[in-house]
Amino acid sequence: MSAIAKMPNGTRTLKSEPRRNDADTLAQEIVEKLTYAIGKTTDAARLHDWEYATALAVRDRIIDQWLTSNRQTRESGAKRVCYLSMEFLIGRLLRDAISNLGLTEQVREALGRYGVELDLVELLEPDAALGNGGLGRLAACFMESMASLGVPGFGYGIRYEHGFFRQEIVDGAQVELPETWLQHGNPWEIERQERSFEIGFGGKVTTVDDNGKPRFVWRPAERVLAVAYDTPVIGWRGAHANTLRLWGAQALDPILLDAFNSGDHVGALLESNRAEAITRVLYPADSHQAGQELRLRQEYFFSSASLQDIIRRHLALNDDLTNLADKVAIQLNDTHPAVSVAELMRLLVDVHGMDWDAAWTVTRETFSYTNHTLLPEALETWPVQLFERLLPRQMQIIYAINAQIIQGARSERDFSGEEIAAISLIDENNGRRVRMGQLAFVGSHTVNGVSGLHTELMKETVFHDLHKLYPDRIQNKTNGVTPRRWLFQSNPGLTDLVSDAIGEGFKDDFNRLGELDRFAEDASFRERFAAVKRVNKERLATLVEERLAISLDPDAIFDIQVKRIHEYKRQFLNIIEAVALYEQIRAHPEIDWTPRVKIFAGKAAPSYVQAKQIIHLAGDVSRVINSDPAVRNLLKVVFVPNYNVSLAEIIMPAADISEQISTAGLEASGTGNMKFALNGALTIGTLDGANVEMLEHLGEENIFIFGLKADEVAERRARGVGGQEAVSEQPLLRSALDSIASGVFSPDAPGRYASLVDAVRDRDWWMIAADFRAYWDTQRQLDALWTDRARWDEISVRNTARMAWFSADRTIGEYARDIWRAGPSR
Ligand code: 26W
Repeated sequence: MSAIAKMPNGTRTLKSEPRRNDADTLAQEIVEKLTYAIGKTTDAARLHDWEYATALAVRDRIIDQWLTSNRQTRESGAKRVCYLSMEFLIGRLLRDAISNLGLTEQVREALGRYGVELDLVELLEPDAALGNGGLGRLAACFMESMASLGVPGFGYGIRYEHGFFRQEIVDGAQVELPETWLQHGNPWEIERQERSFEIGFGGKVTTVDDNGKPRFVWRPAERVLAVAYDTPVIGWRGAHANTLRLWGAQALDPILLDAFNSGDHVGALLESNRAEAITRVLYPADSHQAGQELRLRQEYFFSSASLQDIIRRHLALNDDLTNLADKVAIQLNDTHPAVSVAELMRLLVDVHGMDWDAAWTVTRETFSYTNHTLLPEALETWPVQLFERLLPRQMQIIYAINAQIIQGARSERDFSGEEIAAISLIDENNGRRVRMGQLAFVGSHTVNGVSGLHTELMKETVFHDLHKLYPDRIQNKTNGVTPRRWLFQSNPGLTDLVSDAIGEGFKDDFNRLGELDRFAEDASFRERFAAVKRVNKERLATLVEERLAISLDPDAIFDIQVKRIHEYKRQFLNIIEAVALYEQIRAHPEIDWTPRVKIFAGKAAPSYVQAKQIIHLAGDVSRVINSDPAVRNLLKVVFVPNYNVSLAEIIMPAADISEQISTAGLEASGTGNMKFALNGALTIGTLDGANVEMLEHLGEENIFIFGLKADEVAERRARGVGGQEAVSEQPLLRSALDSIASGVFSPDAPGRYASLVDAVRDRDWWMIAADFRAYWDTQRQLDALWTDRARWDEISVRNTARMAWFSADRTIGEYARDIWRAGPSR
């Protein structure tokens, strides 16, 4: 037998035979890793060692498929999708990998032979938390979905040494602690020192004569190295694997020996520290301007490295760069990689000698851009001065692009001065700033929003004038979530139940989940469905008991709001409603109140004062309500610290009610809303983001919509309607606000929440007073519904059945068809 054997699908691997997937083989391979990669015997191995060894053994199987997929993509010449994202909020990978490979039972049995429990092993893996929230998690879902659909995809991002901070609550307040996911090594990544690129900063631009034509030469004052770390991403049933390539920064000279030898031991390492700082930590800002220089360095660093890598590969397989757009589609995940537009122009024109117009065509045909937020404070702009100092050549290029666009708008479209100012890449009103949204827009062939409403609002607001100039450029691509992680893996009980009812086919063709709909009328099915939910609620209750010593009754409604803490997401509205309910329970012991548990989790940006106050308030309210005997356990409030992907995997399947209550017009899409509903939670929500499409797919009797609509919000804001009238007209709201403001929940600091409450009474910018009444009424409607369990469960089943459209596979299919013009390579 040859040492190199051919796999059934044609791959040559070093294994002498095709891999076997039985528990014996897996046990043997895991122990081999334990022995030779970790250097431990089965007796000496700690659980951590088993986790690492299991990951390595599983990884070998992924690598087999990875090599095959890469070869197929190369040989077929299929178009590749490069997804540039500053964030990938992946979470744990072991369970995902084992499940997608279909090896869950075999691995469980293999470890079981050594008395090791797979479930415990999985818990030891740290979350890869290289993202803040929705945008980063969407990127992770998209990577999994591209792999599952066989779309040749490449994720490009940053290998942050420290991911999203760990949240602890100390004396009621959020405290941010460093996160150290790489502390025990990362079995999934493969470092590629040979795959590294120089990234420049600062310096000067000169022109040289190039056969009679001027050519710009950028001489950066500072250079760092971007080194690739690859993680294979395996799709469903292990049929295809893609690459997530994350860049780490290194100094060109690891140590300045001259300095070291002359005794300056600290100075000898300065350069390397400065370089490595670029990828040291994820900015914890979400929808909040993070305008520091290091952030711009991070953005340029990963954009340039990714583009250099894309060009290198293209030139290895093609004669020149003119056909780049036929071979790669580059998706800009928000504006964070928008500097790529200028950088690709620089690489094409200055480095590869393409003429400007040809380069501009290639650039626009290659890029597309997704916008994820309309919040003005989250739209990235950079001071021209800073940009010029850090990226002088890219700044020149931005000016040149701007001149070209403005000239076109003037001459061909007769744009007014005001309209020109609106489309300009330079904002002249705020001390001259580069607008990254505008840059991404003009440099892309397609720009998309992430839900129907959001896309329409993009056309009317931020990109009003650019949309007028390029009316065919904006498209909608409503977000989706991967059903593998958010149903199959996180809710195996429900997955098995669905399989029993409609067969296994939905796992490969998720649209078939719709066949579950008729089981909503089947009483015995509904009971089994409710029993699964009940087990999931017990699991969450156990977690809360262990972590917070608060006991929850799994028979109460679990009413859950988990997401980043932000004023527009209106956790405050939810807390005010809890306070109002608390006061009503105390005032009316004669009423048959429906028992309810309100669960919150989420992180606040470290500098976001109001968001931190909301966390503090949730804790304060929780303490008072939970310990008040007059409440008789009819209401509990819980804030679970350190929300992350792994916690979400336990929380989503355990919800009865999903809170999606943003001020209408402000949540671009939401994706938690989809995960909850897929797992059978009933949504209480505003007509915002993808809630609108959920309403269409679920039917209005299966979702609980309340409150002002986006145009009504805009109109009230324009009229300057404040909260005074609404507060005075609503005794429940008024009393709840008075209690919060007067220190009922914060006797140690009675004035703590004065400003939070005053903002509602005065400006009511987030429409809390305006929407309170409708919110309260809808909550009571849900209370009443809970007493008719057959009806509740029927709606719950229909939610699961009708959420198939919100699979990321549908979303990725649309991107591939309408934007990337790319398909499976197989
Ligand atoms: C200041 C830097 C910054 C600005 C904006 C960092 C991060 C952002 C993101 C765009 C915020 C974000 O995550 N947006 C969310 O994207 C999700 C995926 O499309 C949507 O579902 C959410 O509605 C949207 O808030």
